Amino acid sequence: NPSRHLTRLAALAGIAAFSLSLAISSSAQARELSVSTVLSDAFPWGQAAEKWAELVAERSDDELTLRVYPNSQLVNGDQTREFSAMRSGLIDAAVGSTINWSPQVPELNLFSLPFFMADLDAVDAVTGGAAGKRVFSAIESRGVVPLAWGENGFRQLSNSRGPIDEPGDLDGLKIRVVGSPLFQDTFTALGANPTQMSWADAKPALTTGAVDGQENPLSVFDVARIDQVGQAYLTLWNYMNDPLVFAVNQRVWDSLSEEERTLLREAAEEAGAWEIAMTREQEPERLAAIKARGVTVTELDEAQYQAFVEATQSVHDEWVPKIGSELVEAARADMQGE
Ligand code: X2X
Repeated sequence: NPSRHLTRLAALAGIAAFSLSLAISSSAQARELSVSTVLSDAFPWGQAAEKWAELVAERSDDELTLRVYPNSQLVNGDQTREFSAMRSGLIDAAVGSTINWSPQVPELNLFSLPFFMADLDAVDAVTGGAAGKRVFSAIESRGVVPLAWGENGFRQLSNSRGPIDEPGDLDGLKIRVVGSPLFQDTFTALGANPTQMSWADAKPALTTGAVDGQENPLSVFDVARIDQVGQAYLTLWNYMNDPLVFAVNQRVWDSLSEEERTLLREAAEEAGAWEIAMTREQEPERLAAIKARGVTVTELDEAQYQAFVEATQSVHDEWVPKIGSELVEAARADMQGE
């Protein structure tokens, strides 16, 4: 019976294919790690993760690969749970913001201290100095292995109501914030009405006018077209810089060979340096594009800047002990080139 013969042949072929696939998956030790990001590769942040993945795949001949999951999808949009998810092993790795991880790693609030790091040199001195090492140890002591720095950027303030060049202009404005309660304290000190919400909820809240303003780097404002949701006023106040950290879950790290660890770390360092340079290089064109779309951009003179510094002094008084005064002092010393 030819048809029965065919059936038997098909069954044999199926078994053969199955054993072959088993052989392939056990011979090639190909391993894929999940990498969480908040922003997609439309933004420098997502591009940093993609670059990391690209370098790792290339250098490991696809034996080790990274799959990037953007838009906080591995934590159902709740970016402040990314660190916990990585620590518990739900996520293998992440390129994450110090803001989003600060609820679990209080030392990361160092970067969110208002008007603490005045310029990019200060940021580089801290991330590349003794304070940066301490921050990495703080992350490591909580079950996550930090590998390299990236950068989301200096965060600028936008709103729908009018130009802001003094603390009084923030009076009563509803401002969307995320991260640790430090942000509540900063915007409360400035007389605003801060509301904590995830990035996923921010644009809808701006659209409906549920909030009047938000703060994010120029790249985020530009790519997400925040001007299209009524944010017609932007103040360049550099009140804090938001570094990104490339990191891996501790148990995943321990399971890798020495060679794989070196590869992962070096690729993260290169992707981070590449993304930091790109983000900084693009800022002037981003600002020009934002202005060209009709956004009123306000810059602060020295006296105006000082008024903001003074208005937020209480946040330092409150938060330096929570961050650790030794860490804050180490950062000051790094910035002064000591
Ligand atoms: O939610 C934000 O504002 C963002 C995208 O900048 C962070 O994830 C900190």
